[in-house]
Amino acid sequence: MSLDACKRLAARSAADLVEPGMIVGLGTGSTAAFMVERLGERVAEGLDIKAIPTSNAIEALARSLNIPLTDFATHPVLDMAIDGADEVERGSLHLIKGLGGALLREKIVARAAKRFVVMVDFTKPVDRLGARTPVPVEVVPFGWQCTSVVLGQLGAKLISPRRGPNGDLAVTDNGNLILDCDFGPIKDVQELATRLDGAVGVVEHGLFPCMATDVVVATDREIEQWTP
Ligand code: ABF
Repeated sequence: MSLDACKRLAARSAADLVEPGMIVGLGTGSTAAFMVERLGERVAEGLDIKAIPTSNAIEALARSLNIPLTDFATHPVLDMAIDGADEVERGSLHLIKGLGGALLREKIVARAAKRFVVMVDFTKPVDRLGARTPVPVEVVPFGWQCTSVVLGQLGAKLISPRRGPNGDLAVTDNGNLILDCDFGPIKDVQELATRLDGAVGVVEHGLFPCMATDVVVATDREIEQWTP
């Protein structure tokens, strides 16, 4: 089975956890797009839900599929958020997210949800976070070079300002920049997350410790559902 077929399988399985009447957070990324497509099919069949998207791109997709949208003013608490991830640590279910650039809104939506379902293909589970994936850190543009120094002091060995296709610094949907920080294998995810939370200039980071309530993993043979 191709990687895309695995992503689609995980995504459809996660989308089928949504029940009528739910307020649902829509994640970002290619797996999330498959999930939104499946929700669009279910809405067309009569499923009554309202959704809050985590990026401009996924909002456009949801609108094109006639998925009704809402906002936090009307619904500050979501029943479920469904999103992809870049790495999932086996056992703890800590996550690295944000290679897609939407980590701030993804974390706000996940935190607002009673249940946070993460769907991944077989390439995403790891024994320890950080060995192969940098931690994306969203920073305010003002003084980002100073913030980069602070991140180095917190243990980042290599810090790459994210750039767009034209070579310019990439700007998030929130008008910020992203520094991809290579911390190597992370021994204590919660501790590093707390340090990053406290760093001046950091808006948000891609470590999501102890947040997933369910992880749907698609291999080429089966679907597994992990809980903490
Ligand atoms: C979002 O999309 C991000 O947090 C993560 O960076 C990315 C995963 O992408 P994909 O589903 O395309 O592998 O979930």
